[in-house]
Amino acid sequence: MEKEAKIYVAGHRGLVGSAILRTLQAQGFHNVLTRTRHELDLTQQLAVKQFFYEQKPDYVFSSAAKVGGIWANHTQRGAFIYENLMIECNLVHAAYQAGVKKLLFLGSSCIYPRDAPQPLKEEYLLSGKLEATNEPYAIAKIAGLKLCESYNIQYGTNFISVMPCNLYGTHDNFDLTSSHVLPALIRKFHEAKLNPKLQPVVLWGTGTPRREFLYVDDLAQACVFLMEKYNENQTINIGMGHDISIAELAQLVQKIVGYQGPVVWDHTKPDGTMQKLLDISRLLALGWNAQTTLENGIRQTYQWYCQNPK
Ligand code: GFB
Repeated sequence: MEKEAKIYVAGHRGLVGSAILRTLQAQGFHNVLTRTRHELDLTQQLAVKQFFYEQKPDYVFSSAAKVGGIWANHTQRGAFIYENLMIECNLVHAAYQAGVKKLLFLGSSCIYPRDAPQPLKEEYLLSGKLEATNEPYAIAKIAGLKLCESYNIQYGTNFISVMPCNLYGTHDNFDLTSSHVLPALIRKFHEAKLNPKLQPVVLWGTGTPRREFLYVDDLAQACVFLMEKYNENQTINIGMGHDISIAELAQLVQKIVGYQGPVVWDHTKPDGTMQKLLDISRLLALGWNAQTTLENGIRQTYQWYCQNPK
């Protein structure tokens, strides 16, 4: 990417989009285009088409999506599949029509079959049944990936797709009903430390599932790196290469936050997939690896949370 290239970051206020924006600015890209949801509703085809025709971006980071943790995915199934399909269709088609040089589409490790062998290789896609709690979201993300792949084959576009593991970091959603596990743990332990009436801290499921967590600034650097270096029509995994159980994660967050009270597990809440560890050999072979350890990333996120209380 040329430093003066016009780069559109969709979803620049979200966890991923805001990190991509920070990374691009830090690397000297000075022609970055953003629109708030109020200014451009990405579920509206005509508005998206008009925006692309007027602005003619050279590169697009498709980091806008309806996202959430296990409970939001499980309970808002219609909204997750509808909004994500609409956003992807509108962005990919408008990018094709407006002659965008390259687009990067962001998927998620939940697109892989729930019982696939671990670690998850890119070629395991569509080889088995999906995890039930997030099937609508995963179907939408698989459709987005296939949109990119199909447009490349039929129209000769250069639309790549990347599959990150579970992400966390600053600017995350800390709402306890819709967030992912890491912001939920930070908030629950922090509030219970300040207010003993909120003890014991109640966590969901059994604590046995394992997750792979990548700090979002590392993910953003990988996305910019792949936008510059990767041109294949096959998705590529982005992760740390190792995972941790939710119970171990809870102990780590507890230590960082300094909560010493009791914890109980609510077994009526779902565990979700037992493991979704990504095989990142293809990414490593390209010369990229993550810089932020889980402990350092959680410390930075906790510090940000304390400075930006909800
Ligand atoms: O991060 P999380 O919501 O999403 O949950 P998934 C991960 C694990 O943490 C599950 C447990 O086993 C949860 O039961 N957990 C324990 C908690 N306590 C809590 C809590 O207080 N809040 C939350 N949220 N979880 C989502 C998918 O799956 O992850 C999406 O639904 C997407 O499709 C995304 O792929 C990255 O990793 O289970």
